[in-house]
Amino acid sequence: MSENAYTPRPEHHFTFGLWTVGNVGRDPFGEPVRSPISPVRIVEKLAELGAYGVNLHDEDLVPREATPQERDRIVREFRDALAKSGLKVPMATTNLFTDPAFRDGAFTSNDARVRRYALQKTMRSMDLGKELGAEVYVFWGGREGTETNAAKDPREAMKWFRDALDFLCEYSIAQGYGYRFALEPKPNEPRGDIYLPTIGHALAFITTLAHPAMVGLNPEVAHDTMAGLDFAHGVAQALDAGKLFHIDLNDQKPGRYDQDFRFGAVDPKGAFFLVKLLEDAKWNGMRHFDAHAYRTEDERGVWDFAAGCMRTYLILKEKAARWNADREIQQLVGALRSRGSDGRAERLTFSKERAEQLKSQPLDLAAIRSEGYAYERLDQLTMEILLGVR
Ligand code: DIG
Ligand code: MN
Ligand code: MN
Repeated sequence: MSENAYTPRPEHHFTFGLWTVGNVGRDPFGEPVRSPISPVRIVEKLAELGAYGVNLHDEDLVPREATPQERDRIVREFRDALAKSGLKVPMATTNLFTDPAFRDGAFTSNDARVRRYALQKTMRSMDLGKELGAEVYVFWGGREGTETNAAKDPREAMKWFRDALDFLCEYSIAQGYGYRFALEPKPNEPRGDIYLPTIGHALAFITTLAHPAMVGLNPEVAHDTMAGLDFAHGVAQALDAGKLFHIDLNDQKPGRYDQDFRFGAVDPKGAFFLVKLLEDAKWNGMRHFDAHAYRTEDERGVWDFAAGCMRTYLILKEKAARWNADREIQQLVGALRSRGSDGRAERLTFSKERAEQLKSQPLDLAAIRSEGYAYERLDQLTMEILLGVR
């Protein structure tokens, strides 16, 4: 395959948050190791690297204490940089987790003033996102949770969460913003336990909202991995429900804090099956890398990180095409697809006749019980493609 296949281009829809390549390497046990990179320079560098877009929390661009005049200047300069580079802003979101006011949550705080502040901050941030052209609005409830359930009745928290999202859906409708809202599940960190911890919890919660069609998901590799789940299974369920509105790509060692590593850096096999799923599904959404460089890195390392995320995605995309074209693999897959079928369409649609026929159908259980599925061979062939020997 030519090197060109691994060169990121805007049509690949790779995006990064300002906070990702702008991460200064602070952690709970250490001060920043890198100087901040200006949003304008981030736009220039991401465009150089072949990205499609850049995303932001409100205060990644406009500091909380900025005056209206400073806000307008900052936004103008940012928009000029976007226009010059061609970079888009597909997604925006609100920082509802840094301000100490959010220490008991934002939408689900026990303090009604905080719940009002969270709505105010989110509406202003939605305004900013729309000014920049954002179409997806992400809600990551990083502070929505507890360390002790003595704090609040979890049913009350769900009601507050729903009231906030219903209110903001109405705001988007009233403003004509046309946003698609994307909930981002995470099981814990920074709260001891975060509400809506998995894709399944979020999908169920969406069904209780006043405008469920407006609300989907922004699942993240690291967050499902932290919960001990197979991320591709969760993404497949979101796709099946028509709710994969956005996705956060990174990597993560199970049983660790949220590491937000470079895409594919830990589990290339898991990353392969995710890329294969997205490409086989012809999903056209943003491939957003919600990740950051190791704390050990300087600014040069930051751009190595960003380039690595996109390059790994494209290498795995080529491996998926190779898997789909591999003769022996497709023979094995073909046999599995037709296994046990009697030639008729295997979608089990009910009819009384079908039920009676099924109840009386003779089944060769001895044969069924004795035949293996050749998954060892199929997985070995997969590994050989990933290891570059096939
Ligand atoms: C963390 O995984 C969260 C925040 O960085 C942001 O609000 C969201 C959008 O990608 N992901
Ligand atoms: Mn994360
Ligand atoms: Mn994320």
